[in-house]
Amino acid sequence: MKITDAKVIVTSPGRNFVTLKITTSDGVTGIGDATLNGRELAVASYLRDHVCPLLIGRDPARIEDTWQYLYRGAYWRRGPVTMTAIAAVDTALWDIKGKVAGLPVYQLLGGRSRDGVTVYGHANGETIPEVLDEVARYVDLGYRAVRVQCGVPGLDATYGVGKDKMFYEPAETNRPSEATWSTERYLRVVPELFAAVRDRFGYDLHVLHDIHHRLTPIEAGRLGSMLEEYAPFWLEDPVPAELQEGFRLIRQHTRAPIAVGEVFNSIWDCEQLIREQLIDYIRATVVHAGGITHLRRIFDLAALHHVRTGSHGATDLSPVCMSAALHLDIAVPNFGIQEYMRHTEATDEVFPHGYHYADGYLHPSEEPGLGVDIDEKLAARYPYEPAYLPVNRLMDGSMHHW
Ligand code: EZ4
Ligand code: CO
Repeated sequence: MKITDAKVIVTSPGRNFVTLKITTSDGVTGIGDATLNGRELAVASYLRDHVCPLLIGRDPARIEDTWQYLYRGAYWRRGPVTMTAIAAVDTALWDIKGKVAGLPVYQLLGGRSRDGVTVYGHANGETIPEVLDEVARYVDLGYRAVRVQCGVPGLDATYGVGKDKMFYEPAETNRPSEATWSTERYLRVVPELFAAVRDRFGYDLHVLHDIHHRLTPIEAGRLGSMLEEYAPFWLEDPVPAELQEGFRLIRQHTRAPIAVGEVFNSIWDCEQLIREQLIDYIRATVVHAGGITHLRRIFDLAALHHVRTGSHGATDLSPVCMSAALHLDIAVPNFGIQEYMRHTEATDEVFPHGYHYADGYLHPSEEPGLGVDIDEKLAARYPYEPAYLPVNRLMDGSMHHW
């Protein structure tokens, strides 16, 4: 069997998604997510112009070899564009392997380690009472874990607090919007938010919070120590993570569990964080960290160092990525939690999928392969729309250092 076609499909059913579809000489198809929020067409070009021509004629069964060929063969290693492109190829080849074997991909990864994948959703609100109402909606739906974010008094907009509920979408069309930031005001409101959530919902619910890289290590240590009494499940992205040793300082000052990695694209972004046990959860994803093959490698390294998984799962990761993530989540020994934000109806129609939510858990599809498809005719009805993530500035107008 050989690869006979590889094509890139760009569609925007409410937001942009890039998908790679590979076809074999036996007529088997596989798909992989290649969406890089705000930089979508760079990955589309990387695939179309540089990778698809190399795939034609290759054996689709050689997943590991194809990964190494694209990673080492490019000469220019790593980076979000390259690794998202490689991820798309890798994911599509796992989909094909599953279909050829007649097995869901998780069976090829060693089979189930658990009955379901624990997920968390985002409870957002401008005010604390609004957030509490959103948490109640998730609790009513059976969720065991919720991420809480509220507006910071005195700031016009706070990243992570969307206008929509249940369908959170940070990207905006045209030019990026610009928001302002005050660490002092933020550090005052978050402990109040946690206190209110624990007061109303008790301590059985897992409560998470995303800092979106906006603090310094010592500020993060202070926030963590203030939140310890409310037993946070994790504090996510406390600081920008280019300087991995910076996390030592956070560890010295708080016992709040730390999660990081949604912007990571390779094992080298978290090698020190994991090896020195500076984090508790690794949030790298299939689509941005080199596909199932490379993410499995990261998860295995994490397992050796008491680090559990907590993959990114916002709405800019397509149902193709979510399907792949669930096959890994259900199989790996050190799974922690999976982020899950519901896609819009239009997105679900373009990407019909077999995974489903029930009682706080997601369940991967039992179909052979990943159990997700793309309706190309429908996809063609939603042309690409330029969109950007917002930019953040401090009160004096300088760019925030995140
Ligand atoms: O900022 O998905 O944990 N989730 C997040 C997301 C990310 C976006 C970036 O594309 O932080 O909202
Ligand atoms: Co995040």
